[in-house]
Amino acid sequence: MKTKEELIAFEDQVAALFNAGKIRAPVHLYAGNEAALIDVFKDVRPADWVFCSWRSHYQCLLKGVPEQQVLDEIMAGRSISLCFPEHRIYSSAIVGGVLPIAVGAAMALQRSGERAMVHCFVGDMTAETGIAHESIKYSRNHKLPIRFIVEDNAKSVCTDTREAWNQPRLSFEDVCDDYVHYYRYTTHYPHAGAGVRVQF
Ligand SMILES: Cc1ncc(C[n+]2csc(CCOP(=O)(O)OP(=O)(O)O)c2C)c(N)n1
Ligand SMILES: [Mg+2]
Repeated sequence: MKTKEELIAFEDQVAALFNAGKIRAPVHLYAGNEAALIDVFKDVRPADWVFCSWRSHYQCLLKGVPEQQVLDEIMAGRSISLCFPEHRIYSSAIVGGVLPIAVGAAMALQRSGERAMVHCFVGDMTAETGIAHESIKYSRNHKLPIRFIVEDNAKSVCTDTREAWNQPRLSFEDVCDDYVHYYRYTTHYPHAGAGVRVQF
């Protein structure tokens, strides 16, 4: 498995390429959550499915996609929706869009009896949407082989998630059970890009 240092070096490289104008499409970088993600991936096996959002470089690397293959896709402008079906990892840039797909994949696993599970990553704002609540409720009640990893960076683009909902405590804050795994992190990157060129 990739180390914290290797993950940081990869994002630093992508940041430098983006700021130099070599990547002509949005990138969404992680920082500050390396240890938390490595911990999450201790429970992810090769046969498992991983579903992500627009921010998925670390998950691809930790799922075992070769570094050069991830970089090639990013350079080709596909950072925002990285999909490597042969490694069972799928991403979508639509807020909440990936959740019902992840639930469907978990249903398929349950019906087929295959020994694998689904790990679905959701940002703090995504976790507050109706579709997230429905997906998590349905998964719990039907005991689907899925867990939702709620990643709290306190922001939705530039909006403070707690302020937006007038809710000092998020719906899944500190929840850690079979279906929801919450963690918080502080990033030094903006929502998209790496701080020098176009900001969204
Ligand atoms: C349906 C939809 N609405 C709006 C957007 C624009 N958008 C992209 S990321 C994002 C913020 C989501 O915040 P959060 O779930 O906390 O994830 P983070 O980027 O912080 O990891 C928004 C509103 C989108 N991609 N899709
Ligand atoms: Mg967020």
